[in-house]
Amino acid sequence: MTEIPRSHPRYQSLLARELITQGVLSGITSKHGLIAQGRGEAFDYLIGEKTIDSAAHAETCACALLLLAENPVISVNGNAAALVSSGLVTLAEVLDAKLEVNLFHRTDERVELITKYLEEAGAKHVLGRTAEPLLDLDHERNRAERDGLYSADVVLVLLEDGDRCNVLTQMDKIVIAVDLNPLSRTSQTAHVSIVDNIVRVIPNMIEIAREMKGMDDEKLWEFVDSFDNGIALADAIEEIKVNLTGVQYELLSGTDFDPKKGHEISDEQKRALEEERIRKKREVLMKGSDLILE
Ligand code: PTJ
Repeated sequence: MTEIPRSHPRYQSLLARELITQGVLSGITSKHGLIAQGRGEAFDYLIGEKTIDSAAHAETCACALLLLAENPVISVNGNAAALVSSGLVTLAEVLDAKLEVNLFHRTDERVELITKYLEEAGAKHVLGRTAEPLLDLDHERNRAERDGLYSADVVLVLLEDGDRCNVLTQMDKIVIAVDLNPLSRTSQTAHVSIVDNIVRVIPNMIEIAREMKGMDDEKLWEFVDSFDNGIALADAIEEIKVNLTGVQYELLSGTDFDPKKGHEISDEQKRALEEERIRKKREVLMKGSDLILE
């Protein structure tokens, strides 16, 4: 394992890469998991590598729903196991939820490895080994345990496949998804979409669930009712826009720009951005006409 110095400015990101790489080498994570991690990193970069307010709200709603559930299940894949296995075991304990291994690139060997890995992290009972093809899907993610995912009323899915997310919602389950990409089919389909990195989500949710445990149902429903998934997704996209506008402005004006005040761009600043946009467009058009003439 490569030693990563804590002082490195990108320590967290490099650590996650290392964990995923080790996951691939030990057979827990699929090779495709490397690509998924890369895509996640890109979106994390765009949202500022932090838990944005709307994601924190989604995490609160998610904990309330999982505590209200009769049969809550956390679905675990190879990336989640590599990055946050002990956190998942703690979260399942606090929420009194089941852990079920469910893989897109499923082999019995990988299910076994991930189950053992979760057990080593302290899990007492992990579902998934005896999953049957019960979901209406053409791939291996159609498998579910009868007393696990199949009969669950609330499901937490991590880095999910859009198809299965859709099928789970059609089975009248409440689906909570963690996905850094607010544009993905999963984010667009889930009831609660947490646009945040699982390495932040799981510790956050452990803390929130501990605080919420013992609250009466009425109070928990208040947290659920205060949440709107459309607004949360729109907010994540807005966050990306504001961050990008901030960088654009910095590049154009050479002055500091506070992305949080993105909405407060002065008319003069807006004009500068618009002029730059038009200039760039002209440049592209000119190049285009040169090509046509050639
Ligand atoms: O272990 P398996 O066989 O079940 O396979 C798991 C992967 C993740 C390979 C499989 O489900 C897959 O191919 O997923 P996708 O379609 O690449 O989707 C992964 C989504 O998760 C993408 O939208 C990423 O932006 C997002 N993502 C990646 N890393 C993280 C993440 N979201 C939150 N936290 C992350 N660390």
